[in-house]
Amino acid sequence: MAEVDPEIYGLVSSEFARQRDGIELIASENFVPLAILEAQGSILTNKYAEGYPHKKYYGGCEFVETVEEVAIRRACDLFGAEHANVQPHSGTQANMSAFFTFMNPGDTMLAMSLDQGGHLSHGHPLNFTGKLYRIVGYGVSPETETIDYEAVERLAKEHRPRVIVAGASAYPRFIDFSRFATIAAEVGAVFMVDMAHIAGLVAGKVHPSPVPHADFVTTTTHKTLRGPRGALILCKTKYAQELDRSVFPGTQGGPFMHAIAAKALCFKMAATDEFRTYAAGVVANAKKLCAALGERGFRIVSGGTDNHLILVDVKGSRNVTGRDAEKLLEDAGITVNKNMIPFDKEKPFVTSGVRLGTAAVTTRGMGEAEMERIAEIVDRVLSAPEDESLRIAVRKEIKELSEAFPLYPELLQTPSGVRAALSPLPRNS
Ligand code: DSN
Repeated sequence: MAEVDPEIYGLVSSEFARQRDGIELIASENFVPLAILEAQGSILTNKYAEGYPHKKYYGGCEFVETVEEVAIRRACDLFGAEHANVQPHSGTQANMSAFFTFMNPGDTMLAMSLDQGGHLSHGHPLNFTGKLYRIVGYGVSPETETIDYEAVERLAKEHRPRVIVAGASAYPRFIDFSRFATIAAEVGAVFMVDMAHIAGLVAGKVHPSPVPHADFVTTTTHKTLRGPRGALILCKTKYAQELDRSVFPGTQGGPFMHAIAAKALCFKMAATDEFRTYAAGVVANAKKLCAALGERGFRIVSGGTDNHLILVDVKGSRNVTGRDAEKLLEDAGITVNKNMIPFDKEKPFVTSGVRLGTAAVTTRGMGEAEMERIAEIVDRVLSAPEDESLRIAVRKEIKELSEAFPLYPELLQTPSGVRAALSPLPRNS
């Protein structure tokens, strides 16, 4: 790449340095193991394999279809599911395929509103779901900022939705899947869970699993699950054939076999004791970071966290908008994203909150002492938004902290190390 396209190589190298030298607190991001980078960058990208194992529409699929079979088996074993489709390219495409299995245009969907913590593909007006379906949103109670299950039940009885969707992008608490399933059963709705954010915590058995309760479970593979960018759908056997048709040929063509190989590795790794320890560490770190910010006077939405993420009301705590907080922290070497908080008075591009997550820092080996230090640094930066020299000094501090927990320590932390990461196979193998 360096020889063929120095421009893109330079940008990839710069991004590597950014990841290496900063603190990553975006709740949906993580660092994949090198073996997963290797699978994702492998020659499997060359292969077309439309269809499903033993029913492919191309010749030469004998190896890649076995890769897909292994990935399916491992996904089912990992989550205790009856059926898995490992082909979806993204979370939104997984949701689209699942919805198309049982929804018709004009049907009603009951899902968490985006401004209360939900996801775009659960009914935002500009998303395909908002255009095709009649959307009814539920949210959190203003008092507790946790899901208002009584309101969910009331809305379900009033609107008789075809589907009830549980799952969120910015919800720091356990979700009561059993309660959702009961409500769905009461009104004859399909129950679907999008567990993208918490999939790694479910695999690591530190978050209740939606699989026994839901008809369909979708997830991305790259967040807490620490796999390649991509997605997965789980369902009961009775829906398997319809679901598979909905993915291919319904909404996708050729599967990305390199990504499916990387998913297979991810499912194998997520089934280990080591991964369970990791998942427990993610939650312990989130609780510590949350408590340390709370002690410094930051208002935490819902008063705490049960998972990997924390929603901080920076406007209410330091009179800084989410947008400004994101920029101030970025200048200091900490990456977060601005996020609406429930009942936010600011616009979505401004927001009153930031969302923090501990999946990536835990992968780097950081623990509770580092969470305390990060909270102290966040406090210093957001308490002095006018102080640019402070942010320059903090950036050095953050680089030193990062260096103590190297990213891809297997590699030399140099541009040639980057090159090794991009071409992991020895030339003559
Ligand atoms: N955009 C992702 C997130 O950051 O939560 C969800 O797809």
